[in-house]
Amino acid sequence: MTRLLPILILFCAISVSAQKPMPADKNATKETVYLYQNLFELKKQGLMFGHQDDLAYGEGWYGEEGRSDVKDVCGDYPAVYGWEIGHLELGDEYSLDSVYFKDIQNWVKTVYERGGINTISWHLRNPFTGGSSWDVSSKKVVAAILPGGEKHELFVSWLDELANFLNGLETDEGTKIPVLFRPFHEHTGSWFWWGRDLCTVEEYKALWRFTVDYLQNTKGIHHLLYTYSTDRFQTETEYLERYLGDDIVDVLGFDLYDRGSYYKGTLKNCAEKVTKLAAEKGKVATVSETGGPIASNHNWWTEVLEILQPYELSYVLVWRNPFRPTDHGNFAPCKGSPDSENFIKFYNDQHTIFQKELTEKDIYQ
Ligand code: BMA
Repeated sequence: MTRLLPILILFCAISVSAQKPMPADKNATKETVYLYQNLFELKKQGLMFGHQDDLAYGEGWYGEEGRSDVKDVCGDYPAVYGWEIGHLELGDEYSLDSVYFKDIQNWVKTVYERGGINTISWHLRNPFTGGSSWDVSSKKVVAAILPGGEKHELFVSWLDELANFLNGLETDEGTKIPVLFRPFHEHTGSWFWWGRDLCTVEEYKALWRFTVDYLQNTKGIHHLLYTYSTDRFQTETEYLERYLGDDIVDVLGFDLYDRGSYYKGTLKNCAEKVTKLAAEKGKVATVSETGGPIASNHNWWTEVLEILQPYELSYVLVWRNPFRPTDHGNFAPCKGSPDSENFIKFYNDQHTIFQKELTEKDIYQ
């Protein structure tokens, strides 16, 4: 035995080092497992660029086949495509941003077929008051939708709508299309009903756990990678205060918008901390939402890239280019926008990854 021991140790060491990362969901479909493992490979190669509602609409257009503001500027699509499903829970045909859910399902398929990555957020209504996601008038919402709560059944019916939608993300052959699902985001802030001051740590975690358990074990959904996505934070302790656990989360993200001079330092700090934590936990790190004053700072793209370049981040996703007036302007460039030249530099940088580069690999195999 003593002579066999070193051989045994060596064998174990080799098999551990050869182990590939696996999603938290033990029953994840094989395409989901491949996507997850490829996210690890890709982050070593560079930073993927993502854009919210990229194929749905942009500056001065809505629903034009094949069009994308990003493509209009650099000739290529993003690598990561964000979709928003708020109002699905109401049984509506289109989202709070006026995008038809059927169209989103088709675009998710288009993206999968071209070898891109889909991520889904959910600004779901307030199930307690009937208001929007931003209705923070009550601190009872999360408790009310947990098992035993007065709005639990309503919430479960919303999860049923969600499950139907997610089950509809499939190819013609019936293969479920993996997506990065990012619910209950920016919870370190207090502007959504699931935010920090609106529920306790335990309630927030229970909300996530119930949702994931229901989707996986009642609905049999196994084509999701789960993204935990805070707003800005200072310390690791703050980041992890409401962390759900390594058995649920696959991707560690944070949302951070450029609204002033603090941005660059905070971005660096958050990127550094989130990549460190992801490395320790064997997870993937990302900037799950950002956006900057590109109408006034025309060099914003390369300035941000310079900050993010040292870190092993999977992707950076910028928010939408609203096709009708809202409380913000465009977060991606569009044809002729003054930041276009700088965005092309960002595109041409060795470190950034867009659709064409992904198409050359098959990230679902
Ligand atoms: C916000 C804004 C809103 C939008 C919401 C959900 O940041 O873009 O106009 O309705 O996201 O996508």
